Amino acid sequence: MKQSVIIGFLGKTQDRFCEYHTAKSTYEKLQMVRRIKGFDGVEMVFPHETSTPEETTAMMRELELNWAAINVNVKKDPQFVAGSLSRPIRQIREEAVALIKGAKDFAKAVGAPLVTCCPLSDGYDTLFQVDYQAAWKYMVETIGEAADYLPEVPLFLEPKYSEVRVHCHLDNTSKALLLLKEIGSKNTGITLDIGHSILSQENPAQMFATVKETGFDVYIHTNDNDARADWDLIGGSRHFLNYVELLFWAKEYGYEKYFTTDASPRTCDIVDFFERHAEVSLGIWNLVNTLDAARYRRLMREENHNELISLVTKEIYRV
Ligand SMILES: [Mn+2]
Repeated sequence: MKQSVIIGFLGKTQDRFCEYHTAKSTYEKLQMVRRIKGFDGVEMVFPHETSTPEETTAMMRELELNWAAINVNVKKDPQFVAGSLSRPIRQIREEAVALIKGAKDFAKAVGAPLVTCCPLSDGYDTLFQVDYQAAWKYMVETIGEAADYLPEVPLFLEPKYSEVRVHCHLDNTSKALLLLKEIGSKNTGITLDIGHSILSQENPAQMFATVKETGFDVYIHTNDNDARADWDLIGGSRHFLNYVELLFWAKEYGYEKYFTTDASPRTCDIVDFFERHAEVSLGIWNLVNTLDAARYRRLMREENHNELISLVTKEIYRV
């Protein structure tokens, strides 16, 4: 199991009420990744944490870290705060597409395997606010153009129900998948964030299989929440069995990408928090590797629900 982290969570974070921890440079965040037992991979935000490809590559090499992904942020800059890829203003859409293309150029230059994009500002707060017909058409156009550019660097879309909009356009995995099918580019995938999937009342393991069976690729973000908000908690702390089941199916499909931690330490010590997350994630991965998957799947074929839940009790919960 390869584990990485979105390095933004190693610096200062904030919500509507509080600020947590202190601001750090990209180099300081990367130094911190080195100190976290269990992590050797990095997801870095473009363009806010990146510098030139040469400088970034030098830091990554010096600290012997590996690329999980480049995360292109199409919501932070002032012109994107109210949305980017779905907006009726052509210039804003073009700037957002150019930003994703720039992230792909950067990913290629530094050797990162994929670009992931979570268009959180594209959506609406109130009803009768947005022309849904136009918004969908623009997203097919903009994301399609970005997906077709530099096809050797695949573009992954990360859906989420809400925040920063009350209702994001790509509000669940199926909707993002529908958009990918509409675009028709094979150089795309879904970033399956466990917490986002749970927030959308999905089962992450089932959505993993659905994306794969639809012919698209999957990249996993790990965390947990209470299904009411995207709290970015330590993995398995609320939905333990969901985490086990997702890793079971990731193993069945031969998932080889990084498991990237998208969790926020908030009031916890940063290194301790991520080591606990790495520990439970690896523990679950090791547990999954002890399970006789062929037996589980045979019992599923036979619809032997009682024996399956008995195995879950004895082999997973171990009670
Ligand atoms: Mn995520």
